[in-house]
Amino acid sequence: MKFIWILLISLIAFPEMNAQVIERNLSQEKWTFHEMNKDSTYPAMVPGNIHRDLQRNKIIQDPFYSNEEKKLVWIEDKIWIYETNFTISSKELEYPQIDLLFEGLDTYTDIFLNDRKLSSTENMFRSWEYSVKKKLKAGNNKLKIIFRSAVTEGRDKASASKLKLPGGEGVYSRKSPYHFGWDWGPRLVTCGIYKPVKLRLWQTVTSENIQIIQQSLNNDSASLLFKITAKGSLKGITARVQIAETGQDESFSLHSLNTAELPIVISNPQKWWCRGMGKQNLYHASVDLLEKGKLIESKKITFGLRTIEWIREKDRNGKTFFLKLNGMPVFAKGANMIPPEYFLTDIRKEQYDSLLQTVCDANMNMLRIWGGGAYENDIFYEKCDSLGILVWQDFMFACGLYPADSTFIQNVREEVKEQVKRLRNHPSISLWCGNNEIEEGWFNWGWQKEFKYSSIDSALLWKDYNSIFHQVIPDILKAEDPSRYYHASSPTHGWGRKESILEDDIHYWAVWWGMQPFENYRKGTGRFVSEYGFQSIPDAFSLIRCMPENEFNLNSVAMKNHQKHPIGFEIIGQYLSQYYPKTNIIDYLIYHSQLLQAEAMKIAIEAHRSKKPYCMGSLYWQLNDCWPAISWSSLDYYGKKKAAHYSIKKAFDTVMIAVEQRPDSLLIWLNSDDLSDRKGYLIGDLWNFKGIVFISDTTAITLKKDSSQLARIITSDFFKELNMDSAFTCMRFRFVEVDENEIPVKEVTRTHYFKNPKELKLEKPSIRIEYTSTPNTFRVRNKNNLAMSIRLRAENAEFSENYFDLMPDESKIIRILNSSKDYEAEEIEIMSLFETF
Ligand code: BMA
Repeated sequence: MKFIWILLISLIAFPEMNAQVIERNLSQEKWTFHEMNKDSTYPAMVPGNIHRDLQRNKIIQDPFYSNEEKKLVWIEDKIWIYETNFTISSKELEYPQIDLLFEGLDTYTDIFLNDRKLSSTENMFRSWEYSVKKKLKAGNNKLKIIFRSAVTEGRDKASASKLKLPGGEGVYSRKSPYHFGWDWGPRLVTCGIYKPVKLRLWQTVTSENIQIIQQSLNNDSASLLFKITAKGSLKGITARVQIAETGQDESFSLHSLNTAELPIVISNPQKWWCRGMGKQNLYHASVDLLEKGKLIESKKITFGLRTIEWIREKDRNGKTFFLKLNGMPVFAKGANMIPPEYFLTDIRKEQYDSLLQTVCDANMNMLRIWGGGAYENDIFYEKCDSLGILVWQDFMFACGLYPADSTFIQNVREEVKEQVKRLRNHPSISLWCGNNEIEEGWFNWGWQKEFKYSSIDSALLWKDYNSIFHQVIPDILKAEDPSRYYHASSPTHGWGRKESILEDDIHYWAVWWGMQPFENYRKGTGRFVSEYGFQSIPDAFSLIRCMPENEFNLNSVAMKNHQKHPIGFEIIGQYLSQYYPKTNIIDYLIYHSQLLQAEAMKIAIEAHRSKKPYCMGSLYWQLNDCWPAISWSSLDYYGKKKAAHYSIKKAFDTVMIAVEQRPDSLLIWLNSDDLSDRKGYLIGDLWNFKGIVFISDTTAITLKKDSSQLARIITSDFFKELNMDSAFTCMRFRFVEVDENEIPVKEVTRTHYFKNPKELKLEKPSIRIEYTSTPNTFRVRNKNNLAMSIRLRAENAEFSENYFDLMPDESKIIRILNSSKDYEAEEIEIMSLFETF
């Protein structure tokens, strides 16, 4: 019995000692940190960062709370030291090769192993690997990492450089640009070991990267090359490839040194599609390396088979800019995503799960990983593959000019190579984009004037820009991932220029930054609108988590600190005054600001989709927040949906009705991203707010697949003849899809008001909640008078629908989503626009 126990314990303690490649996670060791030249040492978390470590040790408060951020500036100037001790057994030391691997260090470090300098690093987007066998000893080993200040480093580099560069000290460092502060995020210039630290022990060979190259794909077969790049020698090694879905099991004897290409043919390939166009078929392969029949290493790879092309062809208007997936054009519907947490180590897997599920529920098929944030974690891309969310992937450069000295360029080269190699097998990644808004900045933001560049300076700086984004990056892509389109900068042209409407992508900021009316979204519809957005204030349930209740007003220090746009509240206020009545009640202001954002996003998306196929993409700014902010997000930091999220979901639905009010007419479009034609009826009902329909009009329609069609034009004369009170009337359009037996199968609606909300003659509705026998499912019923923009609120609850209208005698079944508890009727707060008038 005792013997069995000893055997068991040793198996648990050294489970992989027989393997030829083993990894030890040093993140699990005990780590400490301290400030340089200070005695006090504290326990640290690895992966982690200095701000959360200081908070955990109660040296600082939560950096997101109230105005705390402002008290924490001192942290960015200090030098921080992280240390650990770990033991190595003599058995481990017998391995011929031992590598120390840092998956991510933020950012400037000096690394010491057993008190001897091992290396320095200066890029948080790279991993670092060192051969350390000779530097290790049996027994205790000491690892120390000194984090130099990224702010000091940046400033030193800035003062040493001949020309001051736009973008602040951050552009000198390969560190997340938003860490230095952004117009939706704090400045908490953090540092730390933000990804795992590992020891890798191996014998003769270990694979570094496995690339799956799709050489051809048709309906009968897919020809692939599995390209293995290895450390050590592959000579005499057998590679075995097994594919779960096809049952393939193929072995190859290798004769080359570091790389090997294994041809694999898949018959009857099942293609990968994005959401809405087909299944997300994926293949799961395992690639084993064997030496004399003994397994050395086994790697798992998931891949998808599809073709992706970006079509940029001259047409009579300019140049197209759209994506074809397996030969089919895709209208991209989605958002720009920023890191889900300011401190990247705070991101949990469940957060990605729920964020991406929300993206799917809102009918999106694309996310842009914006260049001012961070390359996302592997699990993010894995989820996008399996959910069918296309990714527009920026490299991490934004809104500034970057140095182009040889050290910096080399650093960028390594970073791009590494990120491309890490991500290129993901079918979801649709393109690489060099940067965010640098070409726009250069040509439109007046940098030359602001920084007093001479024409020679300008020529030099533009040459530097070109060398990174038009030479270094595309050259790497040519070698490492020639199959994907590379877009140098998003957007190519600034929104003030006419080319921005005619070709490439556009960031349309005339609404918000340009203070133009929402209707101008129709004028600003380019070929692919990769950014547009409008701010709103998060719900009070969210605000209370980041500031005391007595700070709930726009002038409080805490509130101002969570609004990073210099004139954000003024802009919201200006637009609000056009649409909503004045109010001093903060909750009403929050509600109005959210409705305003919802309206802006609705008009924008309707404009974009109605111009299909001229316009083939609509990505709003921005999906999420990385801290509790007053920002352009449709989901606040705590994941709570703002009103905009519901209007976006509706506007992105496969079938959508768009309405445009012109001085002389009302235009009604039907938009469909469906892959087949639909038969149905477009019904337009003219209602007054008492619930009387005084005109109803039905047209039989074939809703053409993948199209936008102008379905109805109603002239203003028609309304004039009715002599109606347009402040007391609305028009509700419905598209009722029917099957071959004329049975209705689906219905989409769109209500149009002829006036802005503040001009409407609303009267008191009577809305109430009625419980159903199903838990957390209830009916919202309205008795008399139109109830507009009904808001349902309860702590920690999300609703299947929200911010909707009910005519008198109408009701709607609502489910509470995401909840672990049963809500009582009195816990659900209900309100409509009338109450705020
Ligand atoms: C966009 C982005 C960000 C910015 C946002 C809102 O253009 O690229 O730089 O946060 O505008 O101003």
